[in-house]
Amino acid sequence: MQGFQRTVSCGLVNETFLNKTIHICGWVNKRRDHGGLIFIDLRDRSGLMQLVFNPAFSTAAHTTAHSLRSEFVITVSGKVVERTSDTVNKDLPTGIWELQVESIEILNKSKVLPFTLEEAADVDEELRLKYRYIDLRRIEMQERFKLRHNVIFAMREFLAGQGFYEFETPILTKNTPEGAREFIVPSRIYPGNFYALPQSPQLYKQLLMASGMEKYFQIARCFRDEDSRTDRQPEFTQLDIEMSFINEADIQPLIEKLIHFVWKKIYNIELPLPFPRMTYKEAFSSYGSDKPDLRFGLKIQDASSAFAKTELSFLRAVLDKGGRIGGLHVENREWSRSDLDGWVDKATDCGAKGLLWMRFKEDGVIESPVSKFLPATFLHDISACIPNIKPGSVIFLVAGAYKDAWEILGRLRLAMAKEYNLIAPNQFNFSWVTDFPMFEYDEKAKQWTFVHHPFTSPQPGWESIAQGDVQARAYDIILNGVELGGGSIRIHDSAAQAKVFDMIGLSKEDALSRFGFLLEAQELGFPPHGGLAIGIDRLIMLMTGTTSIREVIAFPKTQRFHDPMMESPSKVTDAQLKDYGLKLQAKIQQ
Ligand code: AMO
Repeated sequence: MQGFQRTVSCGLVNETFLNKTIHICGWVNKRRDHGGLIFIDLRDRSGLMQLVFNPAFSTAAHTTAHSLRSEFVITVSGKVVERTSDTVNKDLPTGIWELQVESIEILNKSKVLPFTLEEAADVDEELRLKYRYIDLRRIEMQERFKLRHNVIFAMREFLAGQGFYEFETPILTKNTPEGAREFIVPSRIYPGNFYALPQSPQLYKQLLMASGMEKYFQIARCFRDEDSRTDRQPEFTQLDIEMSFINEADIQPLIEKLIHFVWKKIYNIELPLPFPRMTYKEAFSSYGSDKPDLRFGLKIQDASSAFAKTELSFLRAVLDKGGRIGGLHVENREWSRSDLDGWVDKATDCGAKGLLWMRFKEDGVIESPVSKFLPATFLHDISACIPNIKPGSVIFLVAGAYKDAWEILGRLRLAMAKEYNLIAPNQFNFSWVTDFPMFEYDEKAKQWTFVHHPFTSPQPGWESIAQGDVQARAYDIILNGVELGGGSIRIHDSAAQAKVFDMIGLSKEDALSRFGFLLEAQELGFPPHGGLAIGIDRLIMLMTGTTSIREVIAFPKTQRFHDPMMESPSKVTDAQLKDYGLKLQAKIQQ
């Protein structure tokens, strides 16, 4: 780039540059040849600027312009002039000016791209990710990453203002149980030994509290070898926070203020605080989920008692086994018979064995596949469980074991909201879910396991109640039905920690070999502490209205954990394996 010095970015050209000579750089976004005149839309990160090549300004530049193709990288200089009124482009911030090009240098050429920027959003994801650097040239993508940067910057600004220190914790580390499988890295110096990549910096941040750092945060890379989904990647980023001498009433308002600060900075919106709170039990019983989407109603209601005396064998069987019947009440909607039957199939997709619908008519008649078997008192009975049943109301019922039936109803609730557009756009609905169970029984492994992680403090009184009833001092923050973040008040006492390890079936020896450093630290002046981590990728996904975190991660993996650009994971040579003292099984080698 000899002889040129960029004076301004394309999208930032404004009236102060009028009639002045500027030097700009960028990519050829579009070229239009109008006989004698050639127009180029030049693009850089800031936007577009129209260039005009006219032989009257420079024959050399005009000749060069003939050879320009899409995505050539060029730098030009010339005078900024006003466009004629009929050529003004109101959709572009720079649309009332153009640059009369006097000189041009081609900084680099480009072959025909594997896909155009307009096509990028629709091409096969493997191809899109193979050429991610081209995909990222799109203005839409650039805006997402600008937002991501601004959000992270605002988080840092807020937390520094609150006295937090930013840390980096090791990436080559030891197993941190967060419920997923970990990625392991062989050690060359200690053959046969492996580092684990952190599922989160959980233990390091706790140990920083033992170090007296009091307020920690990190924009932390986390690694989990778990199934990739739209809101999960094997490698992702958290805003990770930990504080000493706190309880729930300190950390939750702090997180609310942090989010309030970010929303004010990004959208100039004052989010109403505090965010609503509900217990895990309340969330599950009303929404069939621990991450309820509160942007619409349609709560699940328990209709079991309306069927207490039912002779309908499939309901009777469920109730006799201690199961329940849950319902969704939909009002103010026109239904055809096929709409109603259609939901039976959709319920099967949500995991249900069946779905029972009932439509309530003006004359008190109840239309339903089972109407013949309903007692005369049924309208009265069901109204006691589900209030406000009116002519036109429809009730969808699912029967089964409480957890199964309610989870299905929760999915059905979301499917109905989607189908009937119950969610108004551009809403940000935050809430807290608290009082999670501490342990759950893993039927497959036939043993108790932790729900959050084993460093979470149980609620007071836990030592004298049944293990399944113990609640954790854990809380999740939910945004629009997505688990945005989770955290807890931690155990800081070695005896309590040892007991929790014991309750999840970790022998004393295993606990000592895996977490001896923690148990020891807890005996060496560990202060009470707690914290939380917010999934930054999920946050940006929701803020940009995209449907997958892959849209807001610069270089994500495919759903099959593959990076088509660098082609990772990849094989290593036998010599490398030897360095690590490793040998592949013959079967894998072929
Ligand atoms: P947790 O496991 O709940 O807590 O994770 C916190 C948040 O991280 C995000 N997240 C993910 N994002 C993308 N891909 C994934 N595979 C993935 N897994 C989790 C979610 C989630 O809410 N150490 C604790 C935090 C604490 O207790 O302070 C932890 O990691 O948004």
